[in-house]
Amino acid sequence: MGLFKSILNRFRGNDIDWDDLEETLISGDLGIRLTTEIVDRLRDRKGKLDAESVVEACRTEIKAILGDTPLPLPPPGPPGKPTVILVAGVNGVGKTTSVAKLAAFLKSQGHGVVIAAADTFRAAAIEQLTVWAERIDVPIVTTQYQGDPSAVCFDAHQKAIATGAAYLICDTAGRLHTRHNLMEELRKIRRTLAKQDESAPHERWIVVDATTGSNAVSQTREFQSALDLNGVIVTKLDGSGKGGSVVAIRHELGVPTRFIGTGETAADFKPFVPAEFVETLL
Ligand SMILES: Nc1nc2c(ncn2[C@@H]2O[C@H](COP(=O)(O)OP(=O)(O)O)[C@@H](O)[C@H]2O)c(=O)[nH]1
Ligand SMILES: [Mg+2]
Repeated sequence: MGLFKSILNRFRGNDIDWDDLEETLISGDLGIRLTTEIVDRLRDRKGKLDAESVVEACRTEIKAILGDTPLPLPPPGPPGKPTVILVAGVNGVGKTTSVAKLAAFLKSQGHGVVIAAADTFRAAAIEQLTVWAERIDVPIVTTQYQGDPSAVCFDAHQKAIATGAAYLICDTAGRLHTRHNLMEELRKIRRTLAKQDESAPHERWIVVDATTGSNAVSQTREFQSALDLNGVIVTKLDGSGKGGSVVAIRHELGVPTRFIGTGETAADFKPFVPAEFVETLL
């Protein structure tokens, strides 16, 4: 059930219990900081509040955080200077699937796309992206299992430059031997991509799973320090997750959501539209 509906169900016809409201907002994954801010602001209001006016106030707060207009897509790079999108995140959140979906989306807009299979830590990951590449008919650059992820990204960048592709999208591992190694590897990939174009990777996006709740915020915080993130892809919004974590991520860390995933096929993917998200998903 959506966040706003939960609030209505809980408080319709009753007085607003502030602790209860706090609990409801936290269970909608808005995070403690944002929840406290919203509740404090509501408590300061004069006059009696009913369930409807609480929902309206929450909606207004959330809209103010997310903004009204969707962010433009990252512009396609001119031939020889592809826009590079580096995709990171912990294991199982949907990185590889999202890389393929994003490639299919950009291709459907008429752009040339190359993808890089830089999760060399799991043999299955290379195979998984290769299958996707065939399915969506997009060129892919791979290396052998346990090969150097930075080298794959470098080679793929070279290929994207040479073929005049507008975008390069790099899939990465969600797990190495330690989290420290993973962050170091991501930093290295970032430096390597800057070798052929100092402005690359232009986009550094984290993938978060809507069903993991507030973990998504702590994951973003961790990857933020290695990658200076400028985008989020939120996946599995077709599942039990309410997606409130993307509001908390924007509010607490300033990183905007760019795309949403709502299923396992390439079609279950579209740009994030704040108004639509607030009205239908939250
Ligand atoms: N229901 C649903 N499943 C998804 C979505 N995105 C990815 N998945 C599934 O989540 C699982 C892990 O995805 P994968 O791309 O391998 O994650 P990675 O480890 O981050 O690369 C796969 O079974 C995907 O099909 C989504 O938006 N909705
Ligand atoms: Mg993967």
